[in-house]
Amino acid sequence: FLPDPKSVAIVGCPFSGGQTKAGVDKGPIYLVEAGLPQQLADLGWQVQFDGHHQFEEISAASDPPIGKLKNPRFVSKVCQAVAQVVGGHAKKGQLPLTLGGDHSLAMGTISGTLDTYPDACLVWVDAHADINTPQTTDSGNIHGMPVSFLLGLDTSVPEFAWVKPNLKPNKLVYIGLRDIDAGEKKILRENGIKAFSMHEVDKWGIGKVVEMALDHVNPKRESPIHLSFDVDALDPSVAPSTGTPVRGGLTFREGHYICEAIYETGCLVALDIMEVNPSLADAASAVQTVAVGCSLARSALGETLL
Ligand code: Z70
Ligand code: MN
Ligand code: MN
Ligand code: MN
Repeated sequence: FLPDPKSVAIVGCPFSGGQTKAGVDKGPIYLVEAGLPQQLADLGWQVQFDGHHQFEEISAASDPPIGKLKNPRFVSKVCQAVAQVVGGHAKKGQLPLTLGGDHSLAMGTISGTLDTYPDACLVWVDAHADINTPQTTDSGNIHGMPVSFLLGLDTSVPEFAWVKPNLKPNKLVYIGLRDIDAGEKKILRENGIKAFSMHEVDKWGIGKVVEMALDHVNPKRESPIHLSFDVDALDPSVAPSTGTPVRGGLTFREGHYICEAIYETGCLVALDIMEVNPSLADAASAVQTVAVGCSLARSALGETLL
């Protein structure tokens, strides 16, 4: 699926409406200022970056909660716009690299991918499952729900009716989970969704876990892969500047190994780097987290392949 010459479109998404902590909208700005476009060009990619998307224009004038959902109209409209942009780049043969911003954006990125590649599978790397429904959510933060919308688990909120339930439970696999709500565990179980938590990473090692994860969603290694990487999958010592750090996460190498192994399949068609929040923790932590975000993206685009 990799176009020749290899071509990546950076989709900068300064958006924080899927959760309540300020600053995650600055993530994509810092990632680009750290030199990510040039770093990818140095790897031999043709890089298109048209500037960060301006979401203020589509913010709803009045956006009261719908049930528990916070900022529902704003999140929905932003994700719908992101789906168009990501799908447009993918249809031109470019690999969309979306920089978040909070993880609600993945509702848009994955909609764009599945609209272009209906048989694509999804590898979700995260401390969290982000599979709450509008019914099961405690927080009301939509960044904890994008997967449930993509699976079509709850169609009760008309504002999100545009999200097509194009993701099948057997085309989704998780790596890195360690902070899952009770309602989410039930959803994972009832839908037979494959998940490799940190327990499995400890037990089998990251090499075996990635192999088993790909065997599940992509046994012949011939269908397109969307990789959605929440930097909070990494241990807080590795990626401290993120909204919901959870101890006991992936090491620097384990996170990069996932990216490298997926690049190696030749099936990667879209990548998200999400939840970098440079205003959390101290300045040195922000610099470190932004550098790790860039480094994950480079690994997923082939940096370490000899
Ligand atoms: C919780 C919720 C979440 C990220 C927190 C947390 C979800 N399950 N995701 N931080 N990145 O609010 O639904
Ligand atoms: Mn663009
Ligand atoms: Mn997430
Ligand atoms: Mn997370």
